[in-house]
Amino acid sequence: MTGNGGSDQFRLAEFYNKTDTIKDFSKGSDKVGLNEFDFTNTTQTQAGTTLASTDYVENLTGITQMSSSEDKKLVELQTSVSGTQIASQTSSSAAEAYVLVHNSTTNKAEIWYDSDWSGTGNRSHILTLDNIVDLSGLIGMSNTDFVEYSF
Ligand SMILES: [Ca+2]
Ligand SMILES: [Ca+2]
Repeated sequence: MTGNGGSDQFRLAEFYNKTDTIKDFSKGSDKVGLNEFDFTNTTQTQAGTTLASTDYVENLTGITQMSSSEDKKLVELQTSVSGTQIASQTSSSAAEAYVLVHNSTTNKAEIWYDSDWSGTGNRSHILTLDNIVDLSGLIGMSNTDFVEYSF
């Protein structure tokens, strides 16, 4: 997907079976739209509701640090993780969550989803942010870069 100029809302319709790519995400003006995930503290709307800061986790450095506290949230990992680690690491207890990570193998920001991070099954790479190519770029993202929308 390419938004070009202006403020765009890039809406992901499906979170389980394919990988979308945003070519030109602009922090602070564009938004990534996540569909009816039932975030803990965010109520989705058709126009898209900014993700609550309390649904955005920015203090963990690895998937192994995740626990049920991250259930129904979006986790921005504070260290780079390899593609192998993303696929193989598990959380300490069950959590259904999105993970925003700088993948040191692809050198891109990516979003992964798992309905239960305590097991490696059902894990999927749903989004690549093609122009966010280092860890500092990823850490510069925040809850306001995301909305939860309904149809
Ligand atoms: Ca799993
Ligand atoms: Ca951040």
